[in-house]
Amino acid sequence: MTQLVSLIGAPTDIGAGAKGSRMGPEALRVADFAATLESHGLQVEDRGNLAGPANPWQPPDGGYRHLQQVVEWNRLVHEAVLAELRLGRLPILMGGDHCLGLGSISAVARHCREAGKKLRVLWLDAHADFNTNELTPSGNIHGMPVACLCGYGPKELIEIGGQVPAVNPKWIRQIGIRSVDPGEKRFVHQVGLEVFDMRYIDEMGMRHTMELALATMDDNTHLHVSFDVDFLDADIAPGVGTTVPGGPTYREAQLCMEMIADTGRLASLDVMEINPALDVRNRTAILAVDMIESLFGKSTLMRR
Ligand SMILES: [Mn+2]
Repeated sequence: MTQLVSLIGAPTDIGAGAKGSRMGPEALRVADFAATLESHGLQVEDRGNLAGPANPWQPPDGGYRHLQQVVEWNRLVHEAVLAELRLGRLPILMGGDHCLGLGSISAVARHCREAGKKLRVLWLDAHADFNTNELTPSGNIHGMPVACLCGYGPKELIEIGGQVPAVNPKWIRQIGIRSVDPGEKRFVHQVGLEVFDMRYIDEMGMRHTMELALATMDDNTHLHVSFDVDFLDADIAPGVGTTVPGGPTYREAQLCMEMIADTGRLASLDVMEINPALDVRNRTAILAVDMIESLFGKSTLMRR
């Protein structure tokens, strides 16, 4: 069966600490994202860009920067992703900053409730994105979407998914984490989030990490991948506002993507935080497309 894929552009940096990820969707298009997916047998529709509010670039208010605009953008993303899922298509959200993971994943969770599916979320990121307005050092909401999905955040954000919490923390696996704020660290521990940090990957290897992260899924599981490109080591992916050294290498990241593909369960995807203003000759978008080819089953050899 041909897989039907829809690309949704969300050109905003409304939740970020650096301007530029508003250009992320266009960088992916310039890197031939749609044509590359089609070369692997997918049928791709680019739905164009969502049109949300401009970034007013204000300081935090009550611990949040741009809360109202973040809510508006996430509502747009929620509706767009949900519409594609209801059409039986696989939505790919092209960010945009990672605050939009809330709108995307809450839509996926709503769809799973309607369809009677189980949900597994893989959060590939250097950061846990589990801040609250009291814990955050910056007020940037792109550090908060996982907490919001789990029901910790401002009412108008956490209610977008139609049920609070939108997601049970037990459904989430975080991979590649290497930067967590002090208060956030305690909160992640308290909630019992399953985190495979870089030390775990160093000690146990990416293969073992992914075996655990992908365990206990079944035929009825919807697998969502939320891919923040700062997951990748900063040496190979410089075009991000929040680079952190010591991330997965090219080969480790490829293995991660290939093992996800092997499950055959991938049903929705976010590609977030590409910042062309900080990039070098679009290499981060090109790398992201390369990684996503593997996520959709590109492999060197025919494999059994
Ligand atoms: Mn992130």
